Amino acid sequence: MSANLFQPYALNNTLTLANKIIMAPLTRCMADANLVPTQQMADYYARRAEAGLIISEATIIRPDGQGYPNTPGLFSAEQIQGWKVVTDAVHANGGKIFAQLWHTGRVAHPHFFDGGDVLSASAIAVEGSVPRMRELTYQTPKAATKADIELLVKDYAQAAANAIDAGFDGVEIHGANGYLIDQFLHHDSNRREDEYGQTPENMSRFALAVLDAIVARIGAERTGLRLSPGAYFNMAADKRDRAVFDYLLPEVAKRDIAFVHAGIFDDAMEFDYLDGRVSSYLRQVYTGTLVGVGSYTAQTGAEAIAANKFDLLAIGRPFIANPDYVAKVRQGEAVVDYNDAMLAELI
Ligand code: FNR
Ligand code: 8K6
Repeated sequence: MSANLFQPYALNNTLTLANKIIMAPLTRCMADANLVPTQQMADYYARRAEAGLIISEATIIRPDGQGYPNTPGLFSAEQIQGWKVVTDAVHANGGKIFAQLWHTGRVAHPHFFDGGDVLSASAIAVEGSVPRMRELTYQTPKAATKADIELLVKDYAQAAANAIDAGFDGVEIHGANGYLIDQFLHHDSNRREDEYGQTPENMSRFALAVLDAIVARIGAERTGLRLSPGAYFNMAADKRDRAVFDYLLPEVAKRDIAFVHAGIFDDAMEFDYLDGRVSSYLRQVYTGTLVGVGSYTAQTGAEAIAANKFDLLAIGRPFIANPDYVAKVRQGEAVVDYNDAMLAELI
């Protein structure tokens, strides 16, 4: 039934996954006051080490990237040490783990970093306020200057190097879900008139600069990228976005990275400007390893892999509800259904 999920998968000559089930990145807001991962977090990830690959919860590259409480960082020595405890625990249980590198851009809130600028592609605010902290309304960001962009690229690369120092097997660049990198890739949030705006090539420039800097620092084989060609979160759709991703994805393919990962909550969602689902669009335009995600079960995910819709299956919410998700699927046991109340603790 789901047997194809249990075949090993070689991402490249450096990394082979024991199976095709990936734990999707899942923000849990449980790091300590200095954004250091805790022993409870190490235990939580270690319990899930049977996944072919764990992608960590989104982890901020520097203080002004923070948009939610207690999201971990990878910019201080203490944070690197805290993550080392996590990666050691996952490795001790035979698993592999990538760090997801995050800057929320205009979804950041100065409440979390003692004031200062909120940076984005353009000075266009996202509507609304921080989840569960409704008094914190999103602010109009400052359009990043060229100097800001250069520093951001450096800070992404430094965070990737820190991830390797912390014992991660690689990193996934969070270029999805309406956060900073994605803000450059969509017309809704990018109205720049310089070399980072207006044309597909220009709008892809920041994403590719971050990718190239990270690849130069830690290697293409240890680098993955998550992208949301379909705007669905913190972002309005614009049909002109298609051309941006049509340009970007072949450029990413040339870099021969470990994988591209779809960023979507429900892959049944169809986008008219992508001629259908995010996964079908990515499969058409991107030639490398593709990770599918979005409201799949092991069964529907295995069918999608068998039908060559993508290569690896990422599972999010069911992994929150079932620390032993992989064992349950392997043994054909029922899984516990996810509900939002489960976000309150790390089981
Ligand atoms: C997420 N998701 C997410 N995505 C991401 O790229 N980085 C993150 O840190 C998070 N955090 C996060 C927290 C919570 C509570 C949820 C429910 C989701 C999205 C996640 O990785 C995945 O794409 C979706 O959950 C869809 O997959 P499932 O849950 O349908 O298997
Ligand atoms: C104590 C505050 C907790 C805040 C948690 C926020 C976690 C957000 C991580 C991103 C996941 C967002 C899920 C949104 C679903 C959108 C579907 C269209």
